[in-house]
Amino acid sequence: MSWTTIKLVDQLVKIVEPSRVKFDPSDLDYYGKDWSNAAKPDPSAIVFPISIKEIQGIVSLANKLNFPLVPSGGRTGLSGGALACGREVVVSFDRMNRILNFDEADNLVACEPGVITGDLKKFAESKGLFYPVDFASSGASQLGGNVATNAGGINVLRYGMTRNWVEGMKVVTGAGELLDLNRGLKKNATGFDFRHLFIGSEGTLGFIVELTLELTSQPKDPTVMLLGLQKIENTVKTLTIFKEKLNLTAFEFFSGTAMQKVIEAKALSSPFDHIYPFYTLVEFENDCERQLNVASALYDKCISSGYVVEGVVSQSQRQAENLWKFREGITESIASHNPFKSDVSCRISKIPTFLRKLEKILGGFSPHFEAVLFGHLGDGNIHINLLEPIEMDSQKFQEECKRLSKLIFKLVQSCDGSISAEHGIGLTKRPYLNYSRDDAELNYMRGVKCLFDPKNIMNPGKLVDI
Ligand code: 2HG
Ligand code: ZN
Repeated sequence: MSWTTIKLVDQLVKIVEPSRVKFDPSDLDYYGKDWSNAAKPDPSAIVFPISIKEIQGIVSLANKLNFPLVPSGGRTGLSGGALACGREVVVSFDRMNRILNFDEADNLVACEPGVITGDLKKFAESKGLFYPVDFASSGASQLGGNVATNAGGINVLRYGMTRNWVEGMKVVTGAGELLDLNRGLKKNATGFDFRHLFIGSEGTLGFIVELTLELTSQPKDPTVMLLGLQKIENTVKTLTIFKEKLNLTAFEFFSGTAMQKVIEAKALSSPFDHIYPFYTLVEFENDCERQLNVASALYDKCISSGYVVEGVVSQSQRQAENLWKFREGITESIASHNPFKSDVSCRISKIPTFLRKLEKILGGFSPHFEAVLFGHLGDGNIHINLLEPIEMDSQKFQEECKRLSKLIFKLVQSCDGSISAEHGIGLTKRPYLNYSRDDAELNYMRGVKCLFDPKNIMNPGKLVDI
């Protein structure tokens, strides 16, 4: 341990019990990184506060001694937002994971930020209700991190992003003040709603220390159709047909390469006799006989128009879950290929142009890169994963991908889209933020950061600095 770390730890243990300050190399490595693996972790210590008071103490110390802090939840982020690679103190919410209170009249639940998303979903179920934000990492991600990144996922089409479900939050700003924002009110016309500044702020303004989230009623009999398609442009045509007459809960798409990788990695059998170039997965609430008839008429229309070649529909909850496995297993199934990830969005109306031009860029740029395309098409959100060829040197691959991402970001910009649909800016996309935000906006962002975190101690180097 260096001399400065010893001094720092001496001070930290005056705020939290010594057993809740860690600095073993294995802890520093484990808590210093997220799923992006974008840089080598190098934090100076990890602290595990158990109360708002302790968090205020840590922030006040950081301001006094001028050391940086990194808020840490489930660290499932893919943009390096929770990476600590510059001697920061990581503030882990693992020990602040209690559900505090359920208000039945308002369907509101107050939670500490370290509650795992899946645990809140189970809690909602136990009350006969539903917390609709869902994604593959919900078994590990924490609510504080979800709010800090405005997490999206597979149900956004019907329920919106995490933002829609935050009715109140307590935050400790970078300056050390405790703010109690919106207090679970549905209506509150008293001026600036700071809650929304903290949602998606990626830990750069302060710590989210308590949340009040809304629950809703459970969906009835979610039914899934998996469709095989020949051409990428038919994915959007299929979406248009289904969206017009059905209230969809999800509309996902993925490429044949994605399907192939999932089948191999998870030892699943293909739902059809052969692999199609593209698939769409349609989910809707099958709450009455009529819905199924409508869905089947829409399916027939897609077949007769030639947009879809064949499809299957789930007959039970179990079958629906099995069909989702092909989509939800993609990230895990390609992880060993060290993929370079991009997560972009644009309006649905611009998606056909976007996809056509993207195919050209990918094909023309480097035909030896295997590209896995998938995403939440119903939200205009495309995930592009480029797999590292075995024969290529890793560093060269990363450099090539960076060149390629600039072309993709230019395309996104020309389509008025976003360079980060749902994974955030973090560390990895920071150099490219200007493709989606202009100079005037970036200046206002810096101004906001300056107001809440004047000494730039909160997650420096991520999203925006002053
Ligand atoms: C998903 O939609 C996640 O499955 C992960 O957002 C996307 O791995 C990715 O690129
Ligand atoms: Zn996604």
